[in-house]
Amino acid sequence: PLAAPRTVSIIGAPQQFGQPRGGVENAPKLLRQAGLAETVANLDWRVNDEGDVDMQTTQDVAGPLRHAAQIGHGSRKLMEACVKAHARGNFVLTLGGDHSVALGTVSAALKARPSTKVLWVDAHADCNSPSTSPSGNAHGMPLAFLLKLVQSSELGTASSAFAWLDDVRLAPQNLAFVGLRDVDAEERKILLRLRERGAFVSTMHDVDRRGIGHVVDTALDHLGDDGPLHCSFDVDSCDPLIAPATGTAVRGGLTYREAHFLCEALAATGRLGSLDVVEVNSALADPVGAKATVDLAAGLVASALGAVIL
Ligand code: 4U7
Ligand code: MN
Ligand code: MN
Ligand code: MN
Repeated sequence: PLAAPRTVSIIGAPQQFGQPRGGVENAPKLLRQAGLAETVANLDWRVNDEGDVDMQTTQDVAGPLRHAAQIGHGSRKLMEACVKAHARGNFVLTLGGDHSVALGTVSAALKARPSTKVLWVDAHADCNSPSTSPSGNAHGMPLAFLLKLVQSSELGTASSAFAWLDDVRLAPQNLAFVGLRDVDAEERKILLRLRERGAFVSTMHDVDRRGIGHVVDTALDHLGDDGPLHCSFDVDSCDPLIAPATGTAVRGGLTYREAHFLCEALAATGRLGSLDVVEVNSALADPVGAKATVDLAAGLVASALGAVIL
């Protein structure tokens, strides 16, 4: 196993152009205000808050991927910040922002450590291409880019904003899904093909039938016993009863304990090298629900960093 890194780099990624709802860009600030750095520092980690990546660019182009230039250029900046943190041997904790930030974080993990395996925890599969997406929103597309399912012709003039991704490729056998329950018709076909090509694809049905322990153990077994793990945690994987403040809430999600169990199991592997927490949008719930969602996200980070591994 990987020697546990001793410093956590916290990187804010206040990206909002991957989806239409304002407020998701405030999550890094709210998570910091909730005492995330202090919580982590109390767990035997040093904390290096790298601040926020400036994800704004002036350019934008029209096309089937909304705000393609913003997403492409912003994600590249995030990737560079994450690569620097990986190069120092740090645990890389990225606070989204919408889930398009995984373009930057996963590509950085793969560039820094090519044997990285990815656990995608989400109600959604996020593997639409611009041509299959019902919405045009980039937060539903990061895996399509990372898995090389996007043709450059789909991007038209925006393709240059994604050229930095050309040498990044996530192999399907190095990807596992947990939490799925809202999959588009085209995505369903993509998921079946990804499963044929070696991805571990599980849904909430599997959590119901086998229990979270079985599902997480099987997912981690599937990802093998070598190489660092990256977890991209979309807070909409959790049930809206515990995480109401998110842009695309879907009923029937992970319970409080199921979500914490998953994060604890990741910590227990000793191989978790990077983590994204995305899609917290405090503008989309009442103040009580917003605080509950922010606190949940901060608590899940603590669990993923070993809070309850004794
Ligand atoms: B998230 C959707 F059509 N599939 O592509 C799409 F249902 O990062 C939703 O998981 C994507 O929150 C949700 O727009 C993206 C839609
Ligand atoms: Mn997502
Ligand atoms: Mn989602
Ligand atoms: Mn969402």
